Amino acid sequence: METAEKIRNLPKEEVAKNIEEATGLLEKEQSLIEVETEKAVFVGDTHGDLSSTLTAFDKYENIGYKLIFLGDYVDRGEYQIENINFLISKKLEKKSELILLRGNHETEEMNKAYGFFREVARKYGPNFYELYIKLFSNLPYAVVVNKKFLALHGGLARNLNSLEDIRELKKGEMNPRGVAMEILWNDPIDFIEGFETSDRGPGIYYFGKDVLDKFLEKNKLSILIRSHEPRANGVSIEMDGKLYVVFSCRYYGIKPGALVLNGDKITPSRL
Ligand SMILES: [Mn+2]
Repeated sequence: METAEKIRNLPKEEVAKNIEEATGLLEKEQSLIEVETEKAVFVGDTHGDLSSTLTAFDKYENIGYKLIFLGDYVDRGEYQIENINFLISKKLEKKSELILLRGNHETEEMNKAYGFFREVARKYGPNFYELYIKLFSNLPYAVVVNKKFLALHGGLARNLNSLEDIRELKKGEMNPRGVAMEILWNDPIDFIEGFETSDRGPGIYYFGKDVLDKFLEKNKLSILIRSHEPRANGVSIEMDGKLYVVFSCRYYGIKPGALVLNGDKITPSRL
């Protein structure tokens, strides 16, 4: 891949400068971003699948779409450094036209367990990771589009009642806990009521449809858009059409998906 080659060969000093500049931009973004737009594309986990990321930009960036990525850019996949470095350079170029949310893999714990920390140490030296984790710690947690659609990486959280609660989340933690951690990690599940402890580990929960219904209604929202779990067709519409799941990394043997907003309507698509 020509682009991958180009990104791979960026000098270390230039990569460092880009990360620091992008961190400066992200520090100014709220934990909850609020946007109004006729056209937007939601991209789910990419996990080093640079090809999905490039396809999203190729297809949508020059025809007026806001690009909204739901986190999990690194760990697992073949081009994790290229993927995050590409997104960072695009953030510098597109500013608020590109929204990068935080995923559970934009944390120190996950990067140390699933490969990104080592990849970075091998390529740029042992201290370079500090730049990435500072950037990750400043990614926003969620975005509300047109006051109707809430997008985040994982799911709703036990002590999350209003959008105000997301707005008040502090950024800057390498490994968030509490509501922030649950937003990055929780999964929806049919056939339960309220919250149940998750198989994923301590501090993580499943939430039922009643939780979703209540949250959407209370906050006058219509749909929750989230990523975090692969779906065979990249996209699936669940819980009576109130939950849209999008996953965009092909390393799970799935077809990478995207969700395309035009006006009032969100349509499943492929990358
Ligand atoms: Mn995830």
